[in-house]
Amino acid sequence: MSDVLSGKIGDPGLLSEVLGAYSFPGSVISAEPYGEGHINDTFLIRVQSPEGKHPRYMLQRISREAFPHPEELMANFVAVTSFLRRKIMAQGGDPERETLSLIRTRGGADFYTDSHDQVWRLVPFVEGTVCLQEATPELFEASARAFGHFQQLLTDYPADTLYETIPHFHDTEDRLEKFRAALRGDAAGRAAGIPDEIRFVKEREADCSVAMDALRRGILPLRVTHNDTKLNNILFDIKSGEGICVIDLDTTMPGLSIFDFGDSIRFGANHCREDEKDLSKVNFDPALYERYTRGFLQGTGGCLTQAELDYLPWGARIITLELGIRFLTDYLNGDRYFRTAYPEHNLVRCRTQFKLVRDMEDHFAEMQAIVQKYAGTH
Ligand code: ADP
Ligand code: GN1
Ligand code: MG
Repeated sequence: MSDVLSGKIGDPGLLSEVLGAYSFPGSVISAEPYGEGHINDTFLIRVQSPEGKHPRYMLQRISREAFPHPEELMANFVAVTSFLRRKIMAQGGDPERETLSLIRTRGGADFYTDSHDQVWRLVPFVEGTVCLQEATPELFEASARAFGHFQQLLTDYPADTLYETIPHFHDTEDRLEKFRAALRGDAAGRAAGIPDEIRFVKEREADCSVAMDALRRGILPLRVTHNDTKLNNILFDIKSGEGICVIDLDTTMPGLSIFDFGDSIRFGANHCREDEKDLSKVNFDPALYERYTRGFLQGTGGCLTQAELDYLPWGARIITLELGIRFLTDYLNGDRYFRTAYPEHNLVRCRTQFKLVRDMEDHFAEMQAIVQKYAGTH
């Protein structure tokens, strides 16, 4: 079995243990680390069947640091994918390609808990698709239609029946509080080196309350949302170029639609990676924002309220600020949450987010006008 994988999970026998918990239609021929996620560990599993077929699977270990109750997360996964499956079938779609399906263990369980008390799940690899880290404007708009459609499919899902897999996940006021606590604690001795970033947050404390306040006052509704709508959480059909399957459902739970819109803008309406060091390359692109807005509103098919439409630009600004604050908090805490490749990684990521926030502030009137332009036609 792959040394890389053995090294990654730190125990060569563990992989055999986990794979042994599942029944595959042939022999496992390889298992390799896969994807660019910051939290879970994902592995591509290749199988050879006696009939000469080569089915592939994604095996994932769920991070216990990020998700304190993986069994609740998996209950959400089963409930949401079953719901989506029914809707997709009713609309004449193919649920095997348009949502994730779970493969159960030999014992019939939804997930496997290994001898180190770590939780794993297995899903089929959705063949004929590609996952992208950056996209053309056409594909970016296709991702917007897919995320908007996801929102629309879940519009009548009873939000209060789902677990909160990470409590206060997009509670920006709580994120600000956690940042303040990290600053006071200064566990890694890094606070003295980041005066500019600390000031940046201080100047935007009021912004951290804009969405939470609208939620408290009943202006924005709580819905079932994805909460991690990065471009690389969509699978595109290789032939049609359409975003056909929304993946990474670990944070699908009650939330705000404006943050699903906003997180895609944060990640995709620019031309740089999330950890670009050269800030002159980090620029918000209003033209990409317009493409996404058009696609998203087409995908939502009119399910958003007028208040949600009005707050969409705020969703982008706030979620970008929030993630910058989260990266900075983790930097202060000594890099305990996000996977990092070098000591300054979280600070570099924070700076890209803050640069994008500043750009969005400068373009805010334009961002609002663009939403209004398409809001009337959706
Ligand atoms: P993470 O939480 O670590 O981001 P994801 O569920 O997004 O984990 O999976 C990581 C990557 O693995 C995705 O970006 C995608 O490239 C790929 N992937 C995940 N599930 C599938 C699947 N069922 N079919 C094909 N590719 C997948
Ligand atoms: C994490 O797991 P991944 O890479 O899809 C994080 C998101 C952040 C994102 C930033 C559970 O997502 O909230 O926006 O990194 N997920 C969790 O890239 O914290
Ligand atoms: Mg992902």
